[in-house]
Amino acid sequence: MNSRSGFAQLLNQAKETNEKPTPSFSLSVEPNTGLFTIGKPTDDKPQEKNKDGTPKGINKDRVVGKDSWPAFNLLETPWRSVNWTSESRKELMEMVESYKPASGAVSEARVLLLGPVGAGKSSFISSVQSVFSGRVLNRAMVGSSTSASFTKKLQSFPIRRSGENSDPTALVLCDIMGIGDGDSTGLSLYDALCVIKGHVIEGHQFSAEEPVRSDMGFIKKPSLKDKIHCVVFVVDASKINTYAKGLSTTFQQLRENISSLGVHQVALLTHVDEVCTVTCRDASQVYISRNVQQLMVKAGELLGMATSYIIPVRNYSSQLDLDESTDILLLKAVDHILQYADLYFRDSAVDYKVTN
Ligand SMILES: Nc1nc2c(ncn2[C@@H]2O[C@H](COP(=O)(O)OP(=O)(O)OP(=O)(O)O)[C@@H](O)[C@H]2O)c(=O)[nH]1
Ligand SMILES: [Mg+2]
Repeated sequence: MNSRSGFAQLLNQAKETNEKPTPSFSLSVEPNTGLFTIGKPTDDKPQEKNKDGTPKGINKDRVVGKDSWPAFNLLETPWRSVNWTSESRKELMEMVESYKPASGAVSEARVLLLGPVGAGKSSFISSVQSVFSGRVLNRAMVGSSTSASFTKKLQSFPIRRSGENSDPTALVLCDIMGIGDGDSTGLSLYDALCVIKGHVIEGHQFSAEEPVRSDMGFIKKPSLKDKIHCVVFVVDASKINTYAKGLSTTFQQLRENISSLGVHQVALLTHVDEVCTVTCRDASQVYISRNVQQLMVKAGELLGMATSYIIPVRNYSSQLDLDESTDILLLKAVDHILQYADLYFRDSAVDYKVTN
C-alpha cells in the first residue's frame, strides 16, 4: 500500500463511521525524521516505541507527510487525472517519438524556453533528454540559481531517442539566457522577440548591454523553420512568492507581443519537489498537493495565464537515476507543449491559405 492509498483508506474509514478524520486519529511526530504518523485514537498512556523510533502498533504505511498535517495539505482526490503506470510512460514516449509537425514546411517543432534566471530552463531540456536517453544526463548546461543567467547563448537541442544511431525526434528545445525583471538585466524583450521571429542564429551570445544587431549574423528573412513555434515560460514554484514585482510586467509584455505573432504559450512550474515534501518523495502525488495547487494559481497570476496552460514538473537535479513518475510528469509537459506547437502550425497553414 502506498502512502496515498493509506491516507485515502483512513479518510474512507472515517467517513464510513461518520467520524471527522482530525479528532479521530492520533498524530505523532518523529523528532529525528520530522515524519508525521497517523494512528488510531490513543489513550493518555505514553506510547511504546519500535526499535526504529516509530510508535508501536501503528502501521508504517500510514506515514504520509513530513512537515505538513496531511488532512490540510493533501487533497482527497487529485485535481488532474494522470495515469502513473509504465504503460502510460511508454505511450507518452511513443507519442513524442512519432510526433510529426502538422505542417509540411518544417520537419521539427522549435520550442523556446523563457523564464527568470535559475527557473530550470536548461534543467528541463536535460531532463527531457534524460528520459529519452534512459539515464540522467546534463545535456544543456545547468547552472545554480544565482543572480546572473548561467546560459548565455541561443542553443537548440534536438531531443534524441535512445540508442547509438537513433534519429532525433521532431522536437527541438531551445535554451536561452534568463529574462530579467526589467529591460536592464538579463534577456531583453527585444532580443526575445528577435529569437521568436527567427532572426537570431544558433550560438548567438546575448548581452544585456548589446541588443541583437540587424547587421551581424542576423537572419533577415526567416522562414518557418527558423521561427519559434511554441514558447514555454518556466517559473520556479519555490520563488513564486518572492519574484520581483517587475517580472509580472515583463511577462505581460512578452505575452502580448508573442501572442500578436500568433505563437502559443504554455508554462512549466518547476521545483515542485521543493515546495511539497510528499511530492519530493513521490512525484505522482503532485496533483494532491494543496501547496502545489495554490502555487499553480499564483503562477497563473504572475504569468497572466489560466492554470490550464501550466504543468508542474520536477526536473532531474540531484538524482542519479530515472524515476517513472518524474518521467511521466516531464512527458506530460512535452505532450502539452507539442499540442500548442501544432496549433501554431495549423493556424499558420490557415493564414497561408487566406493570404495566397
Ligand atoms: N530541486 C529542484 N531543482 C531544480 C529543478 N529545476 C532546476 N533545478 C536546479 O535549479 C538550478 C538552476 O537550474 P538551471 O536549469 O540552470 O536554470 P536556468 O533557468 O537554465 O537558469 P539560467 O540559465 O541561469 O537562466 C540548478 O541547480 C538545478 O539543478 C527542479 O525541478 N527541482
Ligand atoms: Mg540555463
